[in-house]
Amino acid sequence: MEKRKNPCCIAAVLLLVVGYVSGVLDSWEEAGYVSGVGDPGMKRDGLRLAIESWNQCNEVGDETPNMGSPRAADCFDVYKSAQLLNTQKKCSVCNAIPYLLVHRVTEEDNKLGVGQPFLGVQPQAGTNADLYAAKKEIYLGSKCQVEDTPKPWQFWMIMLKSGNMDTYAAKCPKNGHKVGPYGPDDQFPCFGEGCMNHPLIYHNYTTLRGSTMKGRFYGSWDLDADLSKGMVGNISYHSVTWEKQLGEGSWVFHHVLRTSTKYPWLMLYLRSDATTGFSGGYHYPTRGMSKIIPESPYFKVTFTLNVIQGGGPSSQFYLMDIGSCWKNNGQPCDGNVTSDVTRYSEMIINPNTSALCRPDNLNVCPPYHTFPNGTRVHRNDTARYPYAAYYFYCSPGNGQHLEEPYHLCDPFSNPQPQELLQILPHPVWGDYGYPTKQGEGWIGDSRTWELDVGRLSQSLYFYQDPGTPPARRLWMSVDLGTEIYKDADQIAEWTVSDFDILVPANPK
Ligand SMILES: *[C@@H]1O[C@H](CO)[C@@H](O)[C@H](O)[C@H]1NC(C)=O
Ligand SMILES: *[C@@H]1O[C@H](CO)[C@@H](O)[C@H](O)[C@H]1NC(C)=O
Ligand SMILES: *[C@@H]1O[C@H](CO)[C@@H](O)[C@H](O)[C@H]1NC(C)=O
Ligand SMILES: *[C@@H]1O[C@H](CO)[C@@H](O)[C@H](O)[C@H]1NC(C)=O
Ligand SMILES: *[C@@H]1O[C@H](CO)[C@@H](O)[C@H](O)[C@H]1NC(C)=O
Ligand SMILES: CC(=O)N[C@H]1CO[C@H](CO)[C@@H](O)[C@@H]1O
Repeated sequence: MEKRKNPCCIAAVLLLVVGYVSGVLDSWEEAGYVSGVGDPGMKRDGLRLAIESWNQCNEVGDETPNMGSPRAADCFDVYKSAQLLNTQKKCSVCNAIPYLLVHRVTEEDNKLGVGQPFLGVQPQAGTNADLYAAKKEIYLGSKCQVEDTPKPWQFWMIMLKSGNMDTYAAKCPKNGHKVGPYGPDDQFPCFGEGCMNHPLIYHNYTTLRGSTMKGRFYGSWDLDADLSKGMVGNISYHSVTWEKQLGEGSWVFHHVLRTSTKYPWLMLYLRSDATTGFSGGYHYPTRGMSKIIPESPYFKVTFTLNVIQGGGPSSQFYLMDIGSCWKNNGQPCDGNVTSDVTRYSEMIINPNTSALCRPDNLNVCPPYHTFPNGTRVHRNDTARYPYAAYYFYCSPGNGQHLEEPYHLCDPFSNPQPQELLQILPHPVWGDYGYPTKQGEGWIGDSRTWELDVGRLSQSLYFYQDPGTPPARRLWMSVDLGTEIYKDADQIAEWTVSDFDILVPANPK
């Protein structure tokens, strides 16, 4: 090792110290940043991708016949044929097919269902389809894992969810507490017994043709649907196709989601989840892409989004959806579903969405808004509070000191209580690089965004018990996609590429 100190680095350290002391260095980017995801900008030829399906309360419940546990993956490495055949000599096969994709996850792996062993090892899940799916995700992760610093990582995650709930089946706990059958409850769609089923998920493994790599997951929640002709008739439908040129550019993920009369409330997201621990909304250890968990206020998210079809007036298209978990006393979550609270924040960019938060509807407005300069305005200050910036806010069902008036979040749609803050394009978010006007980033306005999600999420209101130390805001899930909220026969279609999360190179 060279002993002489490098003058550039001393200068950098000095700048940092001076910055912190004087407060001059208000941008962590000046100190440098790195990618927090395993596949920065989605540029890696050897793709790592998985898919999962959740029911209303983020569980499996029952597996769909012949589909296995609703977790599957498409992970491969690209090899030069000459390398693979271990030859330097002229090789006609190598000239004809210079590159080969070698898949790591087999069809047998993807079809595994409750009760079946992983590589001969029986998981400790018994006949519980919920626990089995969590174990299967970890098993698929072990096959897809890429060694890296500071941590190995596994895959991007496609997430499917149906909002159907059979209240008579009593499958979902209420704010984390088990409850018995009840109903009817017209908040939740359900066509009858079995309405909480998982979709058919078909898979076209990624193949290489010429220099184009392409693969697909697709299917329908309608188990009798004939998908041989694609999305025909009024069936529910999901499809994600991924495509990339070898050695060039980004993967482009093309998404389609269609609701139906039987399945009017559906969600499709592309997620960067934690590689260990719990991800947002999930109380089992997960596998994912975020090898460094972004923490407010120091991170940014960049991506290209092209919305092709909106999904109708009730499509809550999330330009950015972030998920975390902390207890009301500010402590991190530990898997105790009665005291853990999932926290979500999302910006809805569908221009056909107007704020539910209004001066005459304060219960769905967060108690205060914080401007970028730190000024706080209470929601009863009608002259200064930016009502139109907030679509909807709901309070955690286990909050003991909620400010009146309040609206409790849906107690069923997560295994634990949740808190949800949904924002809309508005000038108050412009400072963070977010849309300031409705219509920005929507159909016909494809953009590459660089969002200061870290600083924005630091400014947002989230509930905590009075006098408790502020929670660290660590975002285990960062996603993009849509939630079509109870509206049948709607189609949303969009592409995502170039996704990255930028975090400080020298975390404090
Ligand atoms: C994709 O997968 C489906 C279901 O396994 C299969 O029927 C279809 O032929 C595949 N398509 C292509 C282009 O390989
Ligand atoms: C879970 O949290 C609740 C509420 O704080 C507490 O009463 C309970 O003892 C906790 N359960 C466990 C297993 O720690
Ligand atoms: C902070 O920003 C708000 C909104 O732009 C403005 O009304 C207020 O005057 C500012 N406060 C200070 C102290 O600069
Ligand atoms: C507005 O709310 C704050 C905080 O709860 C309270 O101190 C203040 O009296 C309220 N003002 C009005 C006009 O209601
Ligand atoms: C089928 O879906 C279309 C929209 O895609 C809608 O106009 C039509 O009413 C639907 N038909 C039925 C029978 O639901
Ligand atoms: C808030 C808003 O723009 N709502 C509109 C959504 O679209 C429907 C159908 O075009 C209109 O009727 C609503 O006014």
